Amino acid sequence: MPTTPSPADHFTFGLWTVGWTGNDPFGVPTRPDLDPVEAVHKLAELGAYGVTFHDDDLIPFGSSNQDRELILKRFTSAIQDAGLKIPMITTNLFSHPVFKDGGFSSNDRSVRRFALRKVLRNIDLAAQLGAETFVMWGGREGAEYDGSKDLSAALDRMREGVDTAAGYIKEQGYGLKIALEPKPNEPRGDILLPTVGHALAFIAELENGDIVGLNPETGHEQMAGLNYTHGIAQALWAGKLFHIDLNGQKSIKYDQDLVFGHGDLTSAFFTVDLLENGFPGGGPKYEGPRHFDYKPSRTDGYDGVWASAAANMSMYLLLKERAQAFRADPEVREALEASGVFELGEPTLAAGETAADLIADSASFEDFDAGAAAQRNFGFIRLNQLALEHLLGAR
Ligand code: GLO
Ligand code: NI
Ligand code: NI
Ligand code: NI
Repeated sequence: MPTTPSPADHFTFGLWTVGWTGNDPFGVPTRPDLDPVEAVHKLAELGAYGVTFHDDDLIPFGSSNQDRELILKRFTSAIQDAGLKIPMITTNLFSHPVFKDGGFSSNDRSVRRFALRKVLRNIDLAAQLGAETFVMWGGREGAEYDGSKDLSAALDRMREGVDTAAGYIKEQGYGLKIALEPKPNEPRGDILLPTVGHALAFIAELENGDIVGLNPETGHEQMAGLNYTHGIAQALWAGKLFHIDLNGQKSIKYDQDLVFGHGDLTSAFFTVDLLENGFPGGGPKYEGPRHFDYKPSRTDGYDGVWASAAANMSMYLLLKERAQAFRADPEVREALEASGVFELGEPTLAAGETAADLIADSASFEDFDAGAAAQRNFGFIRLNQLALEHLLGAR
């Protein structure tokens, strides 16, 4: 089975994933702290391509400049030894109590200024370490009570914050792009930019939106009852899929952050099918890292942590092999044809045809036999059965 990952697979992990010690709202940590340098070496041994981190994952909040330099020096030399990349960096605007009402959209202006300074400083670090993507997850940007937030002003301040950060990236000539990460709730009762769709609409209102895209997370869309594959498909279609957070989630509940594929497996199959094989008729493809944002269950010790990191990559590669077999099967090809999947790629109007031409075309309306067309068997059930048989290794 092709389950041995290599850097060519472009798997990346957040330091905060394998480094999560198991503290949750009901319990204290179940694992000791993990040294980021150890995480780097372990992930490299397991075949990862790179690591990502929040400023505070590596450099504790409030560190002196001198300590910051020493920590960065030790970390970057470990990265070099291990041969890993740092394709993405992000900012923690949610852990410290100062951010309890948000960063960019806190009702307190002094907090907003502090948050934006923290982000600008972290953008400099991202550029220095050669990252390509700067993720912004606004976990505390939101509210529990609708009366506590002027939502129009909050969106103005979010726009101001993102536009200022993006404008700074351009001014400095950094080769960075910003990727917004939607999430419907948790830790706030409701978070601003709750889904891929909300975030796409927000980007359209930005002055510097050309370098702002998305970092959709599997479980975040599924927490809202939405289809992750559809979400990343629309982001791709809009040219805005800059990064991805892969993990597992079982339906609408708290943010489970399971191993990729350990939640909705069928959905994970079609996610990998899209990422690896692209749309059936071509179209834009995702070329960025395969980034895992999950939490190793707090029931497990460090052996379990490393087994879970390997499991994410293994699940992805198994699904990749299954999705390739699905697309290569002549029977699937024939079923896709019969289902009209390729037919959808043909424009509805002929080249140069206008609405007036369509109105004049009696074959498309007056003489169209709607009753006969309604008889078509699209064969979607057969097609899905073929997909599941491939997923199960039965073909
Ligand atoms: C939490 C988010 C979080 C972000 C991270 C990157 O649910 O998924 O882990 O991905 O802060 O910005
Ligand atoms: Ni998440
Ligand atoms: Ni999550
Ligand atoms: Ni995430």
